[in-house]
Amino acid sequence: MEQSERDGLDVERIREDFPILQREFRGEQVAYLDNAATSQTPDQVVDAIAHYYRHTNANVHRGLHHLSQEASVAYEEAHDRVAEFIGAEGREEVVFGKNTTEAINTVAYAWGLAELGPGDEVVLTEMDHHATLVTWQQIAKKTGADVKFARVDDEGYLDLDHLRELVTDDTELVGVPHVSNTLGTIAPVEEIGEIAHDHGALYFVDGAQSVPHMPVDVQAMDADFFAFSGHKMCGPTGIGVLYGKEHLLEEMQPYLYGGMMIEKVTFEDSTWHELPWKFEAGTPPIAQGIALAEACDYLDDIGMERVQRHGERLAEYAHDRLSEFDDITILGPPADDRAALVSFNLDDVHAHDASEILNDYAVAVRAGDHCTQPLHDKLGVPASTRASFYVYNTKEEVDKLVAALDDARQLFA
Ligand code: C6P
Repeated sequence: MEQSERDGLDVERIREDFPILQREFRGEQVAYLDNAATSQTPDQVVDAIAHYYRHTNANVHRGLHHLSQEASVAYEEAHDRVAEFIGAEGREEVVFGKNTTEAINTVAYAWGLAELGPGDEVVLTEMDHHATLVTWQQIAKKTGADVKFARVDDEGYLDLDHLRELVTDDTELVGVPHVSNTLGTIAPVEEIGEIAHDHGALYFVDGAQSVPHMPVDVQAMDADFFAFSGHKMCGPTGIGVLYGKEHLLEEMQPYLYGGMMIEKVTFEDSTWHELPWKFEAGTPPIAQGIALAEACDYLDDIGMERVQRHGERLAEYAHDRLSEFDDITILGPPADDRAALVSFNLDDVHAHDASEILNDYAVAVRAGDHCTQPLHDKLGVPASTRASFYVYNTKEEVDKLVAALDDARQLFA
């Protein structure tokens, strides 16, 4: 048996779970290559949401009635399932919120605002998403701390020597994106964790682009905090996860106050509920959390190693095919060393124009700065076009992208 058959995915079978992939535009079946922005949602996850609303819907942790108890158990068990998916020790370490952005802001406001001051440093990277970059920039303004950025080298890799230079005993937090949403670079997260901890800094990993695409073990990388979103991993929108080591979350004060997160309230003062509820103020994303657990089951049924291989092979194939053209510049590392996405520019054609033409051919890609404006500035381009892949994408869809680009080139010639 060929290796690709043995460890490949049954993509045709998987596609049956995603009716949206049958959508047509101008008589052409849509090639959905915008998965880094948001992935499609399989029937199993849609059914889990519908089932919840049809049979269980109630507020959690409030009612003593049967439905509320059932919803509470399902919601709590969803935390257990997500903990298992990322290698956390238990539900205490898994805080549900709206998305990766909210998870990052929770660390920034609940830990950063309280702990940072003048003379302290936060070390990030040039390939960080605005969700990290802007948030810590603002916290630095409020606290007087400094933010420094480890360089990305000419090949699109993180310059680890530079990162080592930047991390000192004044560094309080090191933050990296596990996978760059623009370059497709995979950061050596275990090594960076050691650098951070050698200097007594906390370690934050943005897993928005890794959890959907590869096996992730937060304990193996020794992350103190780790964030990701449900909507990029076959789950619904409106759910994101903050993982935090239990002792850190215990020590931190919440930054959102209200119902659900309290233990005892008097007119004078309040005490907080146990983890993770202390950080989940108000009515939480109940249906979304339960559906995220279903998405974890869906991906585990396929197998995360296979998910990873499939995405990376498609990215390699796309990289190779796009490299055939002299007037296409690809951002980021070589074909065989990148995550499941490829960003590129076609000479003299703005990324927005390229993506509009691709849309005419029913190829859905993202164009813009992908919320990494400083990185694009550094690369000397205002924007890029990005094709990003998932379990249901095929080589034929990559061919369609390349053929459409070829036509676009003629149009602009
Ligand atoms: N990147 C993209 O098209 P939210 O929006 O909170 O779910 O995720 C934010 C985020 C944080 N970190 C990384 C590395 C990301 O890629 C994203 C989301 C999308 O690339 C939307 S800009």
